This record gives sequence, C-alpha cells and structure tokens, in this order.
Amino acid sequence: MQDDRHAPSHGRFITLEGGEGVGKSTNLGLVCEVLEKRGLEVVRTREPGGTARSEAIRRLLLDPVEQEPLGVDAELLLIFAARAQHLEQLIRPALARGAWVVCDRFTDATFAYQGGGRGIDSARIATLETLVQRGLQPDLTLLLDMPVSAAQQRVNTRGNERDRFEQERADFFTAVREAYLKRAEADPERFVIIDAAQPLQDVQQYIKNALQSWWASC
Ligand code: Z5A
Repeated sequence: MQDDRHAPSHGRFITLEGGEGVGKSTNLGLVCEVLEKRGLEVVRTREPGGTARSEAIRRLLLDPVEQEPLGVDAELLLIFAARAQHLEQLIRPALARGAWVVCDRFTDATFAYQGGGRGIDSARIATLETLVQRGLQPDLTLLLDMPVSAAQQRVNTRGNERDRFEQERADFFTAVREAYLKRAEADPERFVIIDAAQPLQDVQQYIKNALQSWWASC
C-alpha cells in the first residue's frame, strides 16, 4: 500500500479536539475565519462525518438505539470506516489541491474515547490508524481542555437530546480527558493545549495567538 507521508501536498491539516462541550464547534469557525482572511482555501469538516456516507455512519454511531447495544469493536471499526471514506473523498483531495482542512475531531478522539473511555488497547487503534491513514497526520491539533463537570454544565445548558456518547457517565469523560492530555504531552510539537474554561473572548484570543506563532514557524 502507498505511503502518503511524502506525497506532494501544499495544504495543511488542522484538527480541534477535546471532550464534549469544550467549544470545538464554536471555535472551528474562528480558525476557518483566520485562515480565510489570509486568502487560503479552507475546507471545514468534522468526524465522524464529513461526506454523505460518513455522515450516515455518524448517525449509526450516535443513535442511542435501546434494543441493541453497539459493541466496542463495532464502534471502533465504524469510526475508522467513516474516516477511510472521509479521507478518500474529501481530506486527501483537498490537501492535494492545496486547501487547508480544518476538522472537528480526528484520530486523537479515537485514542481518547475508544482507548481512554472504552479501554481498547492503543496498539489496536494504532494498527487501524496505519491502515487507514497511511502516515497522514494533522499538522496542528488544538486541544481544548477543561474540567469535565464544567463542560457538562455547558452541554446541559444547551438542552438538546443526549446522543449515545453524551449518555456516558462522568468517569468515562474523565478517562477521555486524561487520554487526550497524555497524547498532547507525548507530541508537544503538534498539540497546543488551550484552557477552554476561560471566557470565550480569552479562548479565542489564545487560539489566534497560537495560530499566529504556528504560522510563523511553518
Ligand atoms: N467520537 C468518538 O468516540 N471517536 C472518534 O474517533 C470521534 C468521535 C471522531 C460526536 O462528536 C461524538 O463522537 C463525540 C465523540 C465521538 N461524542 N461526545 N461526547 P461531536 O464532536 O459532534 O460531539 P461533541 O463533543 O459532543 O460536540 P459538542 O457537544 O457540540 O461540543 P463542542 O463542539 O466542543 O462545544 P460547542 O458546541 O462549541 O460549545 C458547547 C456550548 O458551550 C455552546 O452552547 C457554546 O456556546 C458554549 N461555549 C463554548 N465556548 C464557551 C466559553 N469559552 N465560555 C462559555 N460558553 C462557551
């Protein structure tokens, strides 16, 4: 199978990560805006999802069907199936033509949720990562981090119906948070950790500064 690490690509791949309610969707717009102001073509997307078929898989993953639980392995494989389709149909073509892809969650979420939260061995996740991504990794990952209880309050305030993940208990989300922080610690060149508990204005200023310094180092 082809290794894409050195494929000619002028685009860049930025991901936003973090637990539920930390502000990923809110701040994704800001990141896109900053890049568009620099005259770049920006592709805004999300995982699981991003293409019609991957969004169909997302619905399967989030739907809390009560009659039939979703097995841990099935969940992991569905996530990577959605990712394979997303990469092939949207992310790789965009990067190849020089666009900047900004994605709400990617494989760090799998290591955090399926690894930290569900307890799947990270070596198994890494095997699928290699198979599906063939070396492709985000260039920059903004990890929005805050205490689980405060993030859950934000989600509660929003008041939407809870999806299958949002129905998990607080200890699940604590394990997810710890797994994210561990990954960020292991790869400080790629990750920027943002204190997402700050007022939105401060979070956004921090993100703008982080993008500015990252840009300068590119
Ligand atoms: N999942 C997985 O298990 N494995 C994987 O590999 C992948 C995903 C890729 C769907 O993701 C689920 O898929 C996810 C993990 C799983 N489930 N969970 N949990 P998702 O990204 O769609 O789901 P989410 O994390 O639940 O998204 P979210 O709840 O929409 O969170 P968010 O995007 O981080 O937050 P937000 O909507 O931008 O903000 C939440 C609220 O807080 C909102 O009212 C904002 O106005 C407010 N907010 C935002 N920032 C602030 C600040 N700074 N102060 C005050 N209020 C704020």
